[in-house]
Amino acid sequence: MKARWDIFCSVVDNYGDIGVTWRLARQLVAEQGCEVRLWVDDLRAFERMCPQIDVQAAQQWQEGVDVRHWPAEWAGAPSADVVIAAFACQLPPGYMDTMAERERAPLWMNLDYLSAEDWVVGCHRLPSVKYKGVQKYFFFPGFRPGTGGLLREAGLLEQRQAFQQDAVAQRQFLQSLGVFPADGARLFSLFAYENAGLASWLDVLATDGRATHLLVPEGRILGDVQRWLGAEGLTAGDVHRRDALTVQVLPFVRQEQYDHLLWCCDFNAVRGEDSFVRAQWAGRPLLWHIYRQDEDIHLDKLDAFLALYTAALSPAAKAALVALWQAWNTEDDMAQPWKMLLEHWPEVSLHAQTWCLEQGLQADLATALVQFYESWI
Ligand code: TRH
Repeated sequence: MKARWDIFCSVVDNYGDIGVTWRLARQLVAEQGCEVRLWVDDLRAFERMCPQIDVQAAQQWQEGVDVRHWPAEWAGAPSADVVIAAFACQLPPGYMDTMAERERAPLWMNLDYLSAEDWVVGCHRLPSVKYKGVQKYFFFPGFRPGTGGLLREAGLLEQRQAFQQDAVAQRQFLQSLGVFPADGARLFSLFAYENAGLASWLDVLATDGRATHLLVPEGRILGDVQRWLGAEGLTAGDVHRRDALTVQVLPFVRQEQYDHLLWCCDFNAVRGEDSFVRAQWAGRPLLWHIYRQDEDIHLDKLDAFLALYTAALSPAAKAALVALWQAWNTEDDMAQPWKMLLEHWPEVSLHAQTWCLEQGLQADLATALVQFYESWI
């Protein structure tokens, strides 16, 4: 019999919560043969990356996933065999009671935030709290052996490689978004939180000897882009040129299209969690805007990832990449680190591919979750 899974997603802010859980739910259905209910408290956030969502529906099927609106007033539902609380969200007490009432308790896990920090390996799969005898476990995604790995659909890297070798497919995809880069222009994407350092990066791109076409999906960084351009009310479709730099605003696209966008670009600035991972699967150099946390603890997370990611780079390339990422995450001047990085572009590009292939050798997160369940029953 197929195992039944419940995934609970509370949208705190932005799109990472729903982005990760929607991706996981689809993968559990399509690749692991699971029955999955995805409980989401904010269907409007979901609609941004999955426009066919009916935001009024209490229940609907999307790509084989039983999508449920998670109402403020819990209406009751029997517990599944496996229960995932994403990013430490609190399950409805009524639902937890049904977990405790089952003849056989479900496997209950907290799917944690992604981090490259050392302690993650020691905490992955450890027991956490109990509720009326039902044990909860920590489940950590991660980059190292001994963690739960990263979300990666079967065949993703092969699809990505085929697409990157197909100039016609890339051109058609870009044209479908109204993107027509000039011959020889570098194509970059920019998905980030507000960042006062942006202007210094755009300045240096505009004065570069080589043309850059920068694609900016609608979102929080648009205010900084607008200020730099001296334009008002930027919306999707707008194209502005300043010397060597063309800036184009894109609509927020479906998750699958966003992957294609990343695959087309020579360089991707990404943020949060899910887009950060997708940019790594794109096999191209990237820049991460980490989600800011109190007391700057996110900077430890940033350093931990940088240490791992740059371990195989030459000292000079490593210094350039670290300087760029740190400048971006402290909203500092980007000009000098960017110029330094350009000097090491071939090495950094090759490294992005190698890193992707190495990470692709690990079991993906959905498989790791199913393996944990199978070893637990
Ligand atoms: O939106 P985010 O900033 O989400 C954040 C982080 O996950 C953070 O860790 C978390 O604490 C906070 O949410 C609550 O960035 P992230 O994780 O990259 O999620 C964006 C999602 O949006 C991702 O699934 C990709 C998707 N996306 C599209 O589908 N289309 C688009 O056009 C773009 C730009 C993104």
